[in-house]
Amino acid sequence: MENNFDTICATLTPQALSAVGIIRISGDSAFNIANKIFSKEISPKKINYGFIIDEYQKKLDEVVLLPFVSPHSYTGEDVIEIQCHGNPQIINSILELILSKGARMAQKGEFTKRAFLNHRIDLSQAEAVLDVIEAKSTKSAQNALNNLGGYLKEKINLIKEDLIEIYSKVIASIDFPEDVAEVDNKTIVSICNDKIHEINDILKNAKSHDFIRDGLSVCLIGVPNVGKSSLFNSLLNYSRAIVTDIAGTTRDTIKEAINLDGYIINFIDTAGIRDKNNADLVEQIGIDNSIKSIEQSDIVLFLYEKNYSEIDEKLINLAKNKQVIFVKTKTDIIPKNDDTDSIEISSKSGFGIEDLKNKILSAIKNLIHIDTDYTTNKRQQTCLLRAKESLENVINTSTESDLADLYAIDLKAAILALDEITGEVLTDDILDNIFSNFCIGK
Ligand SMILES: Nc1nc2c(ncn2[C@@H]2O[C@H](COP(=O)(O)OP(=O)(O)OP(=O)(O)O)[C@@H](O)[C@H]2O)c(=O)[nH]1
Ligand SMILES: [Mg+2]
Repeated sequence: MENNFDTICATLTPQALSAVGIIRISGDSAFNIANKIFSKEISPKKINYGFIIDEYQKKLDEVVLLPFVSPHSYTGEDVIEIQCHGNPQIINSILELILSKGARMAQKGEFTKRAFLNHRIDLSQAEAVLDVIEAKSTKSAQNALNNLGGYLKEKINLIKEDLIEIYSKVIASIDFPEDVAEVDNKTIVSICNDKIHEINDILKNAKSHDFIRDGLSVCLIGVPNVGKSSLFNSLLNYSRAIVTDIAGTTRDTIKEAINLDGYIINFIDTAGIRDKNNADLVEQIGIDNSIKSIEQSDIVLFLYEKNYSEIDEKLINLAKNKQVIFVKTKTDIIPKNDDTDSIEISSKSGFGIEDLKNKILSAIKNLIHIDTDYTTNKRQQTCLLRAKESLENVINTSTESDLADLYAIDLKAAILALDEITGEVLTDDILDNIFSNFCIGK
């Protein structure tokens, strides 16, 4: 391998009783160390069965040992994976033995970091490993899997290729003005515009990617006692919030997430909003927080008992850029109006709850527009925005040929920003920051 790292080890499975526990050793000494602790000579191309034995020939466990010879392994290095019994005591004693033979404990994300540093995967794929592990919904996992397959990397590389070509020509014309003709300004502008367009296409989906990864917020708003907490509990399917007939029961906002049809929905139960003069200090703060929840949510459920006029116009106005759903509550005791714009429900009987969930799903589908197979995270989105800004600078300055030096710098800045997505140019700080979010063993 091009990089020469020390040999690391860690458990890949959680520290809990389970049928199987897996330990990975990666690095130049992986085979050497494994041979010292295994009951037989390891066959590199076979699944090996045997025992882990310590220096006193004591058997620590009966194991299956999987050898992966560099570069055909997760990290690209020589790797040994030991499948032992999933008992934390056994796993720890095997790990200690491995450490005593010269390996060291892997840090968070270090196996994946090595896969990246050994050019097995690019950075967008490395980040996708974390996204796959942490995906809270099937949709999120699917997109992350596509990134792992290199979809985002390919897209970025395509944008970069054209920019590198034009950049090389600009630099050649600056360095060898006698031999190389100046690049036509129209060509530069047209290529930059095309690339800005392609970046916009990726960014257009960014908000939707965030929704899929982190979920959407749906808050329940209405006057005290309208039935917000009861509905909140019905939607969650368990008694999370306190429900009483005392107006002003809910003080603090309560957040709880559910997975609905593959989407993560963060429901927010709020304090009933009424004239603050009738509320004590704690409730007043609660009311302020309820109003903030409207601003922070993607979908707002406005609850009322008898008719819309119970909902303050100012609140509806606050939600004018959101997806809004009107919900008429307590239909088991209050006659239905058959308001076509509302969903009529009863948290007591369960009437209308499924309809409401479907309405929420349609609202989500109105918010999520994805026409890409890959996903972007915040870091990647920031890089794309920087690349776009640099290309806009190129367009602004490329009209003046004597500013060639200047737009060449901006062209390079755009390329470097794109490089950061795939990981060609990265400082140790950025790398450490990315991989420190991983768990040990990944
Ligand atoms: N019959 C009937 N009663 C309901 C229904 N939903 C809520 N209630 C009752 O209405 C009262 C208030 O319900 P909550 O869910 O606490 O109302 P809230 O909007 O959260 O009230 P605050 O937290 O004070 O703002 C309780 O006595 C509930 O049992 C319903 O669908 N049918
Ligand atoms: Mg409540």
